[in-house]
Amino acid sequence: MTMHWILGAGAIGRLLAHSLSPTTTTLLIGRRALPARQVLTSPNGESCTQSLRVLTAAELSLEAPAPPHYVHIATKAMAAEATLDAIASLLPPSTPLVLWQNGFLAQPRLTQRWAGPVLCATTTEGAYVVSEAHIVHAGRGHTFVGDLHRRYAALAQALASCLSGANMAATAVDDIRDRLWQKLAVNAAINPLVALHGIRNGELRAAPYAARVEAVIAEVAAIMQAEGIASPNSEEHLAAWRALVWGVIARTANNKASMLQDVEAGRVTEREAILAPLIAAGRRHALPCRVLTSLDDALAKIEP
Ligand code: KPL
Repeated sequence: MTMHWILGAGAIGRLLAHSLSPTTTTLLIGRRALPARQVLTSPNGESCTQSLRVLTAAELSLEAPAPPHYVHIATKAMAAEATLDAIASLLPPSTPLVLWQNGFLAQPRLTQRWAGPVLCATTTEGAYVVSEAHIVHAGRGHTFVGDLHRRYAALAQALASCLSGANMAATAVDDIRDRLWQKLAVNAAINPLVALHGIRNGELRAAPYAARVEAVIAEVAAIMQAEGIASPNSEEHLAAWRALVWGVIARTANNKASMLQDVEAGRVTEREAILAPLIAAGRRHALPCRVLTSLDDALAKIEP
């Protein structure tokens, strides 16, 4: 049976554990102890309880389990490397990693550092944490997996089949870098503004927020073009990015974005993973990033 270790017991980590447990051997590794009996409420509103194998990194070291086939890192972007470092001595260097982070921070760093294959996943599965023992799978989505250098197509295919077999529809792709940057563009246009203003995504459609969204899209679209990131659809470049962002805002109008949840909970946000790669790329190409920089500065001021 395939063995999966999942680092990070947030919504996506637990969704993976719930989905993969019936067909694979799965260990969920969190920062602190969680109840083994875990409830998942599925998109149709039904709740089911499963006994998951939940361990802390310290407990994992004592158990010395068989090496995994995949290590999924499902933490926030800023925590990915430290979380891996805490258990890296237990892993053969050739172990495949699967990175589930937003933005473009952990992906290039770990791809460069890790000796084994590094797959990146980007997903539209919607899930949120209710309590230490309960998550809600709010909406089914789709997951794309691939690696940044197009070297591990067969591994990505095997993982996509495994996820799809576990009821998380997935496709292996050779353009994961473009897809990660497309999601980053959406997150850059929505998350900082809703986090700073304390509003739901749909409220961005009202003036004066809409003009600020447009200003972010204009900077982001120019940066994407200079970086050679494919437009998200066949429309003209700027129109394509506008359609992508406004489409997500419409579909997630009632959402409290992850960055707003972080700000409300007094946590560090993912600004470094989302805004910093854009600002760095903008500077590399001598493009204006005044709006992105001012959002980054404003977020830095309210972070703990
Ligand atoms: O991915 C999201 C997030 O909250 O981080 C969006 C697309 C903004 C939906 O809320």
